[in-house]
Amino acid sequence: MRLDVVTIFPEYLEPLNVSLVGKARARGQLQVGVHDLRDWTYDRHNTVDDTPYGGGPGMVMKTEPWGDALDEILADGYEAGARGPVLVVPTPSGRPFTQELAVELSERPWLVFTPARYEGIDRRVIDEYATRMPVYEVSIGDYVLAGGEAAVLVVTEAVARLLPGVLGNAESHRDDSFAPGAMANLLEGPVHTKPPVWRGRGIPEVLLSGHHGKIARWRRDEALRRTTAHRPDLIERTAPAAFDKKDREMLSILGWAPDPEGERSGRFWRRVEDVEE
Ligand code: 6GU
Repeated sequence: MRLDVVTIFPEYLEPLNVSLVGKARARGQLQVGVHDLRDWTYDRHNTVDDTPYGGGPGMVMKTEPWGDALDEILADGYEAGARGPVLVVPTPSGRPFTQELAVELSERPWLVFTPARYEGIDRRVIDEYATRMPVYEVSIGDYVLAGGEAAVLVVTEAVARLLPGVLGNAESHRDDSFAPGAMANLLEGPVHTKPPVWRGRGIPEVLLSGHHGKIARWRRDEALRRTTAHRPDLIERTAPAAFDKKDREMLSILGWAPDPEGERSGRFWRRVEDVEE
């Protein structure tokens, strides 16, 4: 896979030299180009922004540096279609970045990222490149960052670990929390390693039992416990058929009941005290 990032803060992308992504680069599984947007400015102050049409606060990133930068980067190796580049535009007004989208992007050979500062990039730049290639405007969550660079690091890491051979163990992402096609989307439960006692704290007995069936059941119960506590929205929208009998027993213990209106409303489960209100 090839990644290009165009930014006014190339040093912000230094973490791409480290850890999983850095190793994938060193092994040649990933080619990364980080480009300084100001290399495509031609005035004395290397201006990349200007005041917004229509007024309002902040500044907008200008069309010309982005257009010249992207034309030059895309010209090097451009192909149309499935082998061609996709543009990834980090923005708080984008679609949510999910594991499903990470999988989709990991299947493309070439990603070009355009992290912006200020109030964002002049819309015409995105509209222009959308006529030539798929464009994904993505947000990494419901909060506002000062710029898209941190989002590029997030997306890059989520995508790189899915590339064949990068993570080492092909089994490893099958049961990731949020893996598409999982029986139910649950958060993963707790994990433990040696020593067997630390500051008086032991290991749950079942994990020492060697009983694989009981261990799998315990992990599933812990996943249900964690998901109900931290992401009740994931439980609510899971059809009862995605849970087995033991799951439903555990959900009942945790205070959750099937919602009789579920099929119609898309909210399949409720906290029991919500039912009784
Ligand atoms: Cl991708 N960019 C910025 N600036 N803020 C964000 C974001 C992206 N995702 C969530 N907040």
